[in-house]
Amino acid sequence: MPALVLLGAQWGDEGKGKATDLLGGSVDYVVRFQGGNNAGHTVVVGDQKYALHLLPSGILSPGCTPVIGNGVVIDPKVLLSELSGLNERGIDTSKLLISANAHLITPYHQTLDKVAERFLGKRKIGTTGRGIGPAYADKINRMGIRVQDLFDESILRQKVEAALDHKNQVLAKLYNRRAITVNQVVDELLDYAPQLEGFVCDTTLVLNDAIDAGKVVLFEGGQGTLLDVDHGTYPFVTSSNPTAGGACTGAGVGPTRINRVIGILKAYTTRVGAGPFPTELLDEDGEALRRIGGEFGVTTGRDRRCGWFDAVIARYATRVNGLTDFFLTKLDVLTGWERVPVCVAYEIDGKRVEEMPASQSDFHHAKPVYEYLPGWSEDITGAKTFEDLPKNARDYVKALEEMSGAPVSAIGVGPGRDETIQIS
Ligand code: 2SA
Ligand code: GDP
Ligand code: MG
Repeated sequence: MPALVLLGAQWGDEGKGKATDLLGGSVDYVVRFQGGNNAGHTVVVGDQKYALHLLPSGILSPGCTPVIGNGVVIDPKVLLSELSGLNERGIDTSKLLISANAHLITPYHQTLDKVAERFLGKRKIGTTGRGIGPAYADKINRMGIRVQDLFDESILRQKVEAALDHKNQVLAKLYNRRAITVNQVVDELLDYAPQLEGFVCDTTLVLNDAIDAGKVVLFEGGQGTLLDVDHGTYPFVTSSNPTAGGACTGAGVGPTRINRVIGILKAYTTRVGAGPFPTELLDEDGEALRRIGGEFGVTTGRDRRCGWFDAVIARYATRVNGLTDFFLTKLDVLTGWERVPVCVAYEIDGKRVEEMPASQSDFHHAKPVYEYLPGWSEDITGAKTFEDLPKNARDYVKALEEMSGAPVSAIGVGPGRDETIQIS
């Protein structure tokens, strides 16, 4: 299994960090291909808990080379502080590789992200405020600063000047903000350059050579399918492609090289930030899911919105990602409900709709059509095999598998590395 993609099948926070870490032992390279430090991946190893933002979760597996691909946007300050935080805890980060083509998040991107959200008021997206959208906008507008620019002061200065010509006008005219000086930005970026230089290379060459040599390469998605800028609930999305195709563009590997695409699927649904969410629960069941599941943002600490499992979304994720299998996570969180509702279709303007509607307005009006599956009360956190699960939990998994269109190959029954049932 030389190249596999692991991605979020819902709105993010499905447990990708834990799943990547689990596979880490048998993987040679773990590659981030999109997003930036908006991501928050939690990995629990024994009594140690790690919250990773920019670094691939494979960094915690000693045999594994972590790679930050060209599709990622990097805040160098955050990256360096994440590296030193891990070093202080005894984790070796010296094998990290960073694409010379990845774009940088600068302080003006963060400022723009925050003021834009304030400007939008009630229409805000609920971003993480980390400068992600403005950094990607600059990339597409051809005014971004790339990692390789850090090592050529004259080019760096020219690019920062060009970017600030534009940004300072926007900041002054639209948001009544003071101008940011070129020197301020260039000096800060040049400070980071020597600390990063040793990690920087052409990661596409390294990864393609690795696949040729039969090494196992895992592409780790951030966020999730429904937050994809093309396939998600636009405009309430992030500014990158967390879907499977994003691994090709964001890491420089061709689609013919990828053999497996694993969708990480939570046994219920959560979402952070604004936007439509048909199965959202605004009652005590939603509160209970948040409390039992510990559903709070890893990056911003925000409460996650919680709701029942949505099979329409899961089917959609199978389709747009070409999923080969699912890791179903957090099944343990559903223990104790007498019956567990599962959304099997939507009702839109009085009609039953089985697939994700093409129109955004329809999705905003979608009402969940529920089937009620019998719950279980037994503690399942110690389960090691599928047969260890109570019958109703097994039936719940089988029902989700049937509705979602791809087999479940692993089940999470707790946050720890060993709290996982491997099916295949
Ligand atoms: P942005 O900052 O431009 O990417 O925000 C755009 C939307 O994408 C959502 N988003 C996320 N949703 C879930 N989890 C994310 N990571 C953190 C976590 C979130 C946190 O692991 O918990 O701590 O708040 C993540 N990153 C971006 C975001 O909520 C907007 O809806
Ligand atoms: P990611 O962004 O997809 O990596 O997910 P997050 O780390 O943001 O959120 C997932 C949370 O669920 C983390 O706190 C994990 O430790 C936790 N988690 C992952 N799998 C399981 C599971 O099977 N059961 C329980 N109870 N928690 C889990
Ligand atoms: Mg997360």
